[in-house]
Amino acid sequence: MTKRVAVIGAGPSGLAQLRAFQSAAQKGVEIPEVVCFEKQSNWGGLWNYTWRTGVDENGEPVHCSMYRYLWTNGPKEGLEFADYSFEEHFGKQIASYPPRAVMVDYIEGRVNKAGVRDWIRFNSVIRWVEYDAEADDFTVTVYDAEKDHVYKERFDHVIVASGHFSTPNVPEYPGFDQYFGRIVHAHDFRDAREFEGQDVLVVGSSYSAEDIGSQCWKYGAKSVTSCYRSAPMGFKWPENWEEKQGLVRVEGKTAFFQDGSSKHIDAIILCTGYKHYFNFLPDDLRLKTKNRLATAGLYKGVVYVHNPKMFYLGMQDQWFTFNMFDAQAWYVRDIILGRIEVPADKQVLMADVAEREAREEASDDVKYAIKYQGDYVKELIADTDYPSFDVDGACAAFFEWKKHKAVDIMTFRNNAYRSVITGTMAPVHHTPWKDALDDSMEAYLAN
Ligand code: FAD
Ligand code: NA7
Repeated sequence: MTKRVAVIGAGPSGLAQLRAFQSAAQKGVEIPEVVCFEKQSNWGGLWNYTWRTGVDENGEPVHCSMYRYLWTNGPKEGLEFADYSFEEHFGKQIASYPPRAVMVDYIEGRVNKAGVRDWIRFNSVIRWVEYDAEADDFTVTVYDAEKDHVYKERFDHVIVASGHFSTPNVPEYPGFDQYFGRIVHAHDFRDAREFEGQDVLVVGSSYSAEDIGSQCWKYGAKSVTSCYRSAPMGFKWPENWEEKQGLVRVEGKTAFFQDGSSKHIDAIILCTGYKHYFNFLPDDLRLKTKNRLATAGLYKGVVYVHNPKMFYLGMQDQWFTFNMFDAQAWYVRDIILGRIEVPADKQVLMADVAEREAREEASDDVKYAIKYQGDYVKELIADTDYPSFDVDGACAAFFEWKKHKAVDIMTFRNNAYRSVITGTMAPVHHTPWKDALDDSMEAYLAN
């Protein structure tokens, strides 16, 4: 009987898994039956924008954490699919920091070409997954929102690709319950124009803080104040942006900081990160990890050590994204196809995780971290037929990107890099990022 594989989520990771199986089938390999369950009505994961916040049309938590006017926060040359270049998709090389709509088009292009849409059941929420040790298989409980119907199906493998930047980590600070303005987490931030003319406080010092603060600045906030818990972002900020030590409390519309200062604040945006959250998994199958490069509990970063018939994709903190998800998906495919063997001894799997953790912890240098993840991508693709590409070249693009950010955080997106897939240099975008208010695909491709 043919094996059955369930993939949970049709974001970039889940779609990578479908493409991995389809590429094997294309080469004449017999593949299992693959069923992908996606709770949204379309594919693309976080890149599938919605204006909604809170719950969606089916009463499920809204997955999208993206917002209007979002441009990629790293160069596209670091994430390009090795089997489907930007040039192949757009018919020309495009500038290096595409807005979300352009990225969605690119993500869709590859899977449309592969013809895997039929493998996906949309509006299908995974409610629960159980492992039956006797039968050595999984029972998946699905809610079909179109038919308003709950059903169960059995699978030999489960691949969790449900993302980990969707369930917000929401701290509370003294005075929040009495605050006079709006408090919103980055997950629910949608349109920077809402904060035009306002004094905005951004809590956090990572990507969301940097980018959402920058969006507010670009679209007319009166001032931006960002505050950090551990370390400042430390960029050269525009004159109406101030970075402060941690928030202590708020009172009325005033925020008080650790350095003893205070400031008038109209709105607070909590850019305080996300939780790995799997409400459809019991304890024995549920990954518990921090947002880090060496994900806890995953052999080779993908095989769940406590049940190696189950896999997770894209659970790492991410420098590399799409090409890393591909490397993982091809690797998982080959385990399922019996081409790659997973050691039977659990101690060996745990030792692999421990080694990865120790190596990650050996340095907190950013270049080290980028190279660490680049090496991981290389390690996985060496064992499969995923097209090999210049991973070091992609790391070099990330190093350049870091330098450009240090020069000026509001101009780094005006730079261009060379594709490691086609070797073509990207054009410089026709309009500096800060002046480009239209984020449509049409406007971006007008180079
Ligand atoms: P997701 O994109 O989160 O997709 C997971 C899918 O699983 C979703 O479609 C969801 O609906 C589905 N799902 C979840 N639970 C269930 C369930 N119970 N049943 C059925 N389906 C379910 N990366 C970059 O490379 N460049 C960027 O510029 C960039 N910007 C980002 C900006 C923001 C604000 C955020 C939050 C992330 C950004 N990322 C960026 C990183 C992003 O994580 C990846 O690009 C990518 O979207 C991860 O893909 P994924 O498939 O692993 O997860
Ligand atoms: P990250 O990168 O996980 O960063 C979370 C930030 O939130 C980080 O600066 C944390 O500070 C801070 N944080 C967490 N809890 C608190 C509390 N309680 N108080 C103050 N600050 C806190 O999440 P992002 O949303 O920035 O990025 C996630 C993805 O979205 C990323 O891939 C981007 O591409 C877009 P810490 O340093 O831990 O003290």
